[in-house]
Amino acid sequence: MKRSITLALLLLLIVGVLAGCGRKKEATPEAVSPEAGLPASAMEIASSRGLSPEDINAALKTYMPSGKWDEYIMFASGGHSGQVLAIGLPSMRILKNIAVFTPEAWQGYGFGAKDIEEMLDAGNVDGRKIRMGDTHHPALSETEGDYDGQFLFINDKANARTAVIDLRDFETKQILKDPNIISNHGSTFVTPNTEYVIQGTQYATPLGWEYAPISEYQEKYRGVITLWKFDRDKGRLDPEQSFSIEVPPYWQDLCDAGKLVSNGWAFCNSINTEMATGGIEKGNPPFEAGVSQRDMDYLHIFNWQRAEEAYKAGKTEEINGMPVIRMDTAVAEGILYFAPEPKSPHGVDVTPDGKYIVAAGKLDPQVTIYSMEKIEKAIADQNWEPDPFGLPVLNFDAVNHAQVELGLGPLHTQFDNQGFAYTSLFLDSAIAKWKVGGDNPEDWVLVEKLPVQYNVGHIAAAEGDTVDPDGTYLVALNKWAVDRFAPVGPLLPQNLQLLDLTGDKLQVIYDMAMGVGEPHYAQIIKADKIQAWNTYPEVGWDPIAQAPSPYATKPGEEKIVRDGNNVEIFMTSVRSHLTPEHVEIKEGDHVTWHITNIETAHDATHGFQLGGYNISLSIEPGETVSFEIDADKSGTYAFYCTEFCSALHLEMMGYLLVEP
Ligand code: CUK
Ligand code: CUA
Repeated sequence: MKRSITLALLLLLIVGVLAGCGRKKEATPEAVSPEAGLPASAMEIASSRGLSPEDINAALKTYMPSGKWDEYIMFASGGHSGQVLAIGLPSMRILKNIAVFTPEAWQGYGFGAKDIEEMLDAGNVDGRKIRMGDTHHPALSETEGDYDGQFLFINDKANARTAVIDLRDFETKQILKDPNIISNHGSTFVTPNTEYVIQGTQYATPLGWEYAPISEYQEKYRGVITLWKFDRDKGRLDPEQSFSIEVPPYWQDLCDAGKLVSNGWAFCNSINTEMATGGIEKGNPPFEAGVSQRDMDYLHIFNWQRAEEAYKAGKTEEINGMPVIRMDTAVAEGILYFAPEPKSPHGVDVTPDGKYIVAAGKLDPQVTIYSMEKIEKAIADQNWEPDPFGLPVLNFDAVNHAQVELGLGPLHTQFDNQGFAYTSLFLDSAIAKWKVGGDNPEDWVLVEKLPVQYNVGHIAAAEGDTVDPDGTYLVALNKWAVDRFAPVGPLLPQNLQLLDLTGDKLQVIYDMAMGVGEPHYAQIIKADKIQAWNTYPEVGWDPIAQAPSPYATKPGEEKIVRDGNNVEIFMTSVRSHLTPEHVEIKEGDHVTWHITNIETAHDATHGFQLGGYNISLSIEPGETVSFEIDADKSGTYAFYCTEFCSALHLEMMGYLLVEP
């Protein structure tokens, strides 16, 4: 009795001290005033480090005093790391690496936690366990064309999958595999109220990636554009209300949804209208030459609202369980049109007012601007020629509004709140700033170019692809880093460069090495739009179901239940012990193990690792996690908490005793 009182006191002391120290407020030192000027010591530091006045400006614009929060959060794809990064702007501090398609031990993602394993398994392909991914385009959920801060979607190009992340806890909740395609790229892009998440094929295959010889490319190979229906209340994509549109094997590339005047429409590029099939080893033109022969490829212009009507009217064919609008139906229902676009296009971006669509051709020095009004007129006038599949190709001159010469290798475009657009120039390694004109094509002009290092791919401006861009910051996501950072061996980090958009001239104000994977796209949202939870709403919460877990365990109710060879463990974790501490089982037992973190304090996470069994969990305050193991060999194992949660964290452990 006495001993347990002492223990309880000790515990209180530790918890109390820890809780207290986090909240201590320090007096804020007085801010610098223009009259007082900079302290002499600042000038000394600047001169001893050889900083220019621009450097000092850049430093002052990006430095975040200890404890201050960033104004924006950027969600950047982690490329072939299969993850998404949350990065604070303007400090460029990494806030979180969100595991999506790949296991990640810190978050306990893909190392035993049962519902996470089940979610990852939903993305398996033909029964093969897929634990890699290539994330490209994060898309924040939108309301009326503006980010609402609730959800984030991301694609996996390598396996044609789409994932949903809930921004209440910044965790992945769902992974869906498209049953008809094996790679995607024009994804994810949302319609203005997140009715649908758009996903387009990249490399055509026969639907369902069945075998067909490459000689049958034109007859049998196809792409699809899938419209995954989003159920906002459930926070899930609903495959039961989703459908695809069949498209020719043109290698669809990026997409963007229309907004305001172009609401209801969406736009996707394509890069292989040549239908080149490669085979350099057989004396054929290699892919990169074959795919780049024509001067024009096709901008795909489709009406998702009409497609939805056709789907609801049953004008679909079920292919591998997915309702598909076939191409002839798409023609008959006025769902899909093409417009010629020069030359090996990559990015397509809709202006904030929804009136214009900007396409950038990698091999064309100019961006091509289409007007929604002209597209609708050309459709009404039936001003088109059919392509080899009978799909209408609108007359280029009828739909083209303007072209602006920017430089070499234009890829992606973003917008500000002053009527300017910014386009990345991959070959020039520069950002072009240009004026979004109006009715007069002469008003669309290049304003400024700023070099970046090096070979910039996507760019992301603050809320720069919404109806209401902020015009504050832009991040260049550069592909090559070469000489920008201290050497770390032959594999170099990516270089994300932060630009200030508010001055007379564009200025690079920060270089951020990102040693994770190649980020493609990113989106930047005002941080205060996101209402993230501090702890789970109830103790005993299942984060995948976003509901109380049936396996939640209250303190005092911890137990080990045996039913034949099946053993079920109900454990709790709290500073600084796991209960029970002795888990005594027998060789040959199948163990189902539930752990509830009964903490309610902000940041009181307990990790859990069971060495020798590949188990790694992260149990956030209030969370219940379950995992299963087969005790196939007798032995003595240690499990312990992996977060240094208290002064007696090292003592937060227990033994798994497997008796022969
Ligand atoms: S892509 Cu990578 S630079 Cu996948 Cu959007 Cu353009
Ligand atoms: Cu809990 Cu360390």
